[in-house]
Amino acid sequence: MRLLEGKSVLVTGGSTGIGRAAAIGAARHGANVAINYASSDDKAASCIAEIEALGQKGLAVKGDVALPETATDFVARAVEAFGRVDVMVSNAGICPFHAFLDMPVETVDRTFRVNLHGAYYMVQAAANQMVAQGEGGAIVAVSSISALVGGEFQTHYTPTKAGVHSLMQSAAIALGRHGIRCNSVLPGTILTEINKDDLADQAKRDRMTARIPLGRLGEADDLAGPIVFLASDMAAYVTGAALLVDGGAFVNLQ
Ligand code: RM4
Repeated sequence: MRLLEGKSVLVTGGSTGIGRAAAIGAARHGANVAINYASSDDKAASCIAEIEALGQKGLAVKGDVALPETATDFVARAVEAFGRVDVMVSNAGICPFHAFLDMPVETVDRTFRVNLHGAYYMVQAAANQMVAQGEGGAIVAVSSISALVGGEFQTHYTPTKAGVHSLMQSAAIALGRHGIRCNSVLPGTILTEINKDDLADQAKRDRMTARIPLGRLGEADDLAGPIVFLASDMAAYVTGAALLVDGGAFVNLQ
């Protein structure tokens, strides 16, 4: 079953982790895929190679999502390459773990600009293109379980993930009349670059795993299916929703 046949899918932070899994997952379901990425040209190129090996077109566009112009440029490049935008997966994010009381201003600022401002600009740019196309569309934002619960070393990060979740709720209202659906996935603890150093602490890794009813930390590929689902017509009546993808961690108090 190919849920995104012929669709044009854009993914931010698409060269690694959840973004990469979403990009390749969309290609597996028949989409042409454009990825935004911030740093590694090699990782971006290898992602495009995987997309093309699946028989789909791929495009990699380097840019810092914290800058508004990155969003309008990314959308324009995707339209130039594929002719349209059907799906935006707003995934790019950072989480430089740090204690609260001595949290540097620049760390707070950078985290907000990448995670929240970046999502806002990308969602807005994609929505404007979708409205101009007049055929609806789907926007999936990668929020987090951290939109719903806190983290001692994430005081700068959890508000951004709550903000992304809230952005999707408001965008769903603003864009419903255009047939554009807006939803969030809320990943739990997924093993990616974002937490590699944090989870190198075996005691913390064991604590996080112990909370998860499914008994394991998540992997990026665990997000591909939920994102493809929310991007597809299988979710035709789903908008403003939030889908936890956390192995049951959130509900597990005791
Ligand atoms: C997620 C969640 C995970 C953490 C990553 C960095 O939202 O908080 O536990 O490892 O962020």
